[in-house]
Amino acid sequence: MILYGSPPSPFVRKVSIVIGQLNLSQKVKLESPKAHPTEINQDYYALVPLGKIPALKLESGQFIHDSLVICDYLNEFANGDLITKGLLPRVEMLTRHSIASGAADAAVSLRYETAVRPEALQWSQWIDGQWHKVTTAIKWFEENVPEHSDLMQLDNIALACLLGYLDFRFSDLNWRQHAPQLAVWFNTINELSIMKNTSPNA
Ligand SMILES: N[C@@H](CCC(=O)N[C@@H](CS)C(=O)NCC(=O)O)C(=O)O
Repeated sequence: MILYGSPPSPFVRKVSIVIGQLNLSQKVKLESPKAHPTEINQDYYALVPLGKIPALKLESGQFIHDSLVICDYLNEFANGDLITKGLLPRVEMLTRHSIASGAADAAVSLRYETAVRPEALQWSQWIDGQWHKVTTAIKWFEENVPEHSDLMQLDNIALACLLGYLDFRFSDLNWRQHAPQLAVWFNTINELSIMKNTSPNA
């Protein structure tokens, strides 16, 4: 299989951690196409209709995306237990995942708004609105800290990738100050070798 992605992306990092946790590293090669919201990479769009990373090319040649679909596929492929089974526990976990992943979407959107969009075109209310999503999600996780430090769960992996991305791109946010219990949880997770090996700062 081929994973298309660039390691600093929180979504690509999540898939990379899942690959590591499922012991699939030998079966997946990484390729890094250019994926950019305004600089269109036609070759990549020919493969992936939204032009976003991550995408996974299966051995059959079929492409799958986005990151949740890829993680779900890999978990089933490897008969893993990263996604809880059972109607309610599964949706509860996927909802936690979607809060973390949605906050990562808002953070990536902020990155584009502040680092890619020309300064004269930047819209401060848009920036405020995206920050609100990120900070509200952090507050929610502070009130709903993962019960244990087991990273072997997709929601926790997505949360760890969100927090790692905030540290990487938005260290000024100083989210730890507003979420001390979440910070303790993240410090524990962040010590795991799989987190260190996939760190955007590595
Ligand atoms: N919901 C998607 C989000 C993927 C995403 O936003 N990826 C960014 C990089 S972090 C990207 O490809 N941006 C290029 C673009 O928007 O065209 C997922 O979970 O895979």
